Amino acid sequence: MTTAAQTPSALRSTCPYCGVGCGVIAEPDGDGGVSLRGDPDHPANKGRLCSKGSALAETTGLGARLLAPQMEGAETSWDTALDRVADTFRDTIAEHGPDSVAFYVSGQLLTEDYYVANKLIKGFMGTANIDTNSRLCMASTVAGHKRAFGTDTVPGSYEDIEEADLVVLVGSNLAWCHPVLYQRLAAAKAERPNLKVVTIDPRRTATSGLADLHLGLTPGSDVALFNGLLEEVISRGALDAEFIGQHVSGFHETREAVSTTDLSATGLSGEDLRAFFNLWIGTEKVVTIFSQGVNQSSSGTDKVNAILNCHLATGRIGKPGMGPFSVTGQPNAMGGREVGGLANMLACHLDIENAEHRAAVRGFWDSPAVPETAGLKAVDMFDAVEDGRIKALWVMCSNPAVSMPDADRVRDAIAACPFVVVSDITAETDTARLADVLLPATGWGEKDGTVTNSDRTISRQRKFLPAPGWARPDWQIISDVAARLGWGAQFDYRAPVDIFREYAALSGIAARLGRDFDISGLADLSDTAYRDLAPTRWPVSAARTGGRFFADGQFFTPDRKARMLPLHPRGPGTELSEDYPFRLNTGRVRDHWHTMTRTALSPRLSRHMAEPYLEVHPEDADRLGLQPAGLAQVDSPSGSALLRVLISDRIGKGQVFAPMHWSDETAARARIDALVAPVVDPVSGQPESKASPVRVTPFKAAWFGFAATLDAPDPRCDYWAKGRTATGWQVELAGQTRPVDWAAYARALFGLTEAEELLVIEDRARNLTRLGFARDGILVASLFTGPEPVAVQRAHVIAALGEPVVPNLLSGRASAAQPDPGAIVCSCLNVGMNTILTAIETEGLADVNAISDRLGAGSSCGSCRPEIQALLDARRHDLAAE
Ligand SMILES: Nc1nc2c(c(=O)[nH]1)N[C@H]1C(S)=C(S)[C@@H](COP(=O)(O)OP(=O)(O)OC[C@H]3O[C@@H](n4cnc5c(=O)[nH]c(N)nc54)[C@H](O)[C@@H]3O)O[C@H]1N2
Ligand SMILES: Nc1nc2c(c(=O)[nH]1)N[C@H]1C(S)=C(S)[C@@H](COP(=O)(O)OP(=O)(O)OC[C@H]3O[C@@H](n4cnc5c(=O)[nH]c(N)nc54)[C@H](O)[C@@H]3O)O[C@H]1N2
Ligand code: SF4
Ligand SMILES: [Mo]
Repeated sequence: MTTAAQTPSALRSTCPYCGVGCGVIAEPDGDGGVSLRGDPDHPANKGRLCSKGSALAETTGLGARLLAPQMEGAETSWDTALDRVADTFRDTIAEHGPDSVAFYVSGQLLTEDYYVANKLIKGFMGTANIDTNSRLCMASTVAGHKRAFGTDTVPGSYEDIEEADLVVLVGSNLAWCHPVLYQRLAAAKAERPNLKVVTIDPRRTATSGLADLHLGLTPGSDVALFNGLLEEVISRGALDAEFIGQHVSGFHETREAVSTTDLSATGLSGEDLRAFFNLWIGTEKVVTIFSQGVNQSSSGTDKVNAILNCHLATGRIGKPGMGPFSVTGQPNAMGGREVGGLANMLACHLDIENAEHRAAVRGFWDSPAVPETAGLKAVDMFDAVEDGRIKALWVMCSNPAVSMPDADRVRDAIAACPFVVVSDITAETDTARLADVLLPATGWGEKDGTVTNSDRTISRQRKFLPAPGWARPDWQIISDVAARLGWGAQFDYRAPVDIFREYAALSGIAARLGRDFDISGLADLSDTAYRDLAPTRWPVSAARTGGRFFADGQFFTPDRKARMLPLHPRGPGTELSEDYPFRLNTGRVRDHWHTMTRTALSPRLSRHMAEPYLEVHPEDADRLGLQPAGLAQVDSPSGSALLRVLISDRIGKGQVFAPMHWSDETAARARIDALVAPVVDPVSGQPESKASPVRVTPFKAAWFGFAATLDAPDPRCDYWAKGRTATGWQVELAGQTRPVDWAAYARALFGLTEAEELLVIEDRARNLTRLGFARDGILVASLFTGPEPVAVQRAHVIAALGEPVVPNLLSGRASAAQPDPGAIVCSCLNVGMNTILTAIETEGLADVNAISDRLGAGSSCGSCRPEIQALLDARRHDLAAE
């Protein structure tokens, strides 16, 4: 076996999912497949990978790939497609002006792709109408950082989290969304139990299992909480007066504002508040990690600044083991901010509104003009698509018909837009289906470039698989269009390294203009040095490499001082009403990624959460008449969804939670953003994705079903959700009208004819119907239906497919010797909840390691360890109550 140190750099890359930015080592098998492991030499993960990273090999297949350009649904050549794109953008600009066109891009583009997209539209097409899904993700942090620091900088590094004595997680489900960082934190805490953890989230999550203190605050009340903390810092004399005096402005106004803050808005008990304040004030080394519970709010920017205020007032910033820490979502969310992908930025942290910055960029790009004003932010951009101001739209690497708030309106606006281009790796997305021109991009493993993770570390993504079909890298597609528009000279890139060098050189100019983002030390990188580039934290200049920012008290404002801001707490931007009395919170599950275009390809990842669901408090469920595992209809003024009910006291009363992942590709009616109100933060323009008013009612289904099939199913009923399995597909089904002829229904569902042999069991008394279809004695599909949610052992039914038909086939149960493993907890080793609970019960296993040793669960990627811990805690809780 080769050791990591001997692994050629060509086989090292970076995971394409979250902003932790883990290094992977990929070994292609020569047949299009690949085996993967964590890179022990990468500073972000030191060899670890989470469940999503470990399952990457299951997502590189070509089954769902878009392999050739398409126009109006038919395959065409690149020349025809690119001519059409260039001609239409040129004609639209000529006729309606530059602001009639727009790009909507993504924090999952590589830096080189992103830089070129930004350069083309801002430098050459003459409009700043480029915005990105980072508007839905990091915009409030960007705005908050800029208000406080004069620049968008994350001061510290991952090591600070391990060196801290207190880690506060605000609106972050780190265990599921940044699992390897969570594992680093959990390991540090295990080694040093004095390291305390506080979670601040209206829900209890997998992450709060690690916490010494969990604050289940009222949704949206974070500003009140951190104002309260600051007030306490001041009243207890815990300020760093010297730091404030020399390096901070705005203290007095801020002090005034916090003195009037009403802490009751947080809904927290005096005891919890005191415990939190004592910990925070009494611990020097505090890292405050924050994520979407902070950013995705109509007061998101204020939430960010309320946190920064506390760190500035105590001088706890930029030093080992302390500082505010915004964790980024996407693999290149940070890189996108650096290249200026947001509508109000220029490349290299330069500002579009600054004439000197504009002139510098224009000169460097040799471009005709750079717009003087910011372009439209995401929500405004799709409004402009809807009302016809934008007539040509190019969506790259994002699925806004699913992920934008008010998603039905956004979908309809895209559908009605005169010209829509979509660059994606698959045609099977809700947005791609609306495109006039569909361009096949190369995906992870097939393209080369760089990404920047949450702690400013730039890592290479490397190509280790051939480009499939006619797919091309995004930077090349964009440059080809630029050339057709007459700017070939300025977009004459041979390879990503050319773009990277240009970008690094521009950052040197930005640094001379006083900006923090400086990678000029990489501007002369040779082709080979770029090929072999090891993970590198910026800045990289003649003056310095890596390190922390702001310990020296030097900020990037005109007076070099940081700014504290007086902030006035306000609730969510929408009111609850009698019609819409619940707050809908939305977010992520452990094993799925966004709109599931990649993770849904993996049977392993589809096991953990197989359906879209609604988390509801038991008292609310009781009051509403919701049944466990029944269905709920959720309505908001803008849309509706049908979701499986998950009753849980981890969510507060009056609140419900649903995942953001399911789309029209994977479920009947579960695009959760159809319900999300398009209310935005007034400073950042970031939508409030976590607090929309909704109504919840039981959905009275006349029948429920569960089906497993070797071939892709075509479900038609009120409720369905499909997922990949090791043998094919599974589908959960339900409807208000019971089909009259089950055999006919099943044949249509499975795409089968009369040729297949049909096996039926009916229990008329209980209204149960079970059907199996066999071809040459081999089971190819089965359907279990009844008037209640179907209680068959899913794993058993799925495993029977592709096997010879056996006598008790339609019992839906394994024999007594093979007990039902229950809902899958460990997706790597396929260990279910029942198996773990039984082992806890019968073998007296008392900790996660013991369970791991005995059952394997949690011994591979470790992502399920928080859930195993939760099962242990629940058991302990039950014992205490007995
Ligand atoms: N498995 C998985 N991991 C991912 C992703 C994925 O799709 N799947 N996506 C990546 C991306 S792009 C991102 S941006 C990150 C997001 O990572 P996170 O921000 O950790 O994830 P979310 O689930 O969106 O939201 C975090 C928490 O905010 C809480 N919250 C809601 N309202 C409030 C509030 O008012 N105050 C506070 N304090 N908390 C609140 C929610 O209950 C939720 O638990 O994850 C990244 N990692
Ligand atoms: N309700 C609610 N809505 C949310 C959120 C929430 O918490 N709640 N979170 C928001 C956040 S933080 C985010 S980041 C967004 C994410 O939302 P989206 O950006 O819409 O999510 P993805 O599914 O990741 O879309 C990426 C698309 O790019 C394609 N793709 C993958 N690789 C490549 C490539 O190399 N090139 C090209 N051209 N295409 C590629 C994929 O197939 C996929 O279609 O969702 C936001 N929406
Ligand atoms: S934590 Fe998981 S999803 Fe995130 S980069 Fe690492 S392996 Fe990928
Ligand atoms: Mo995100």
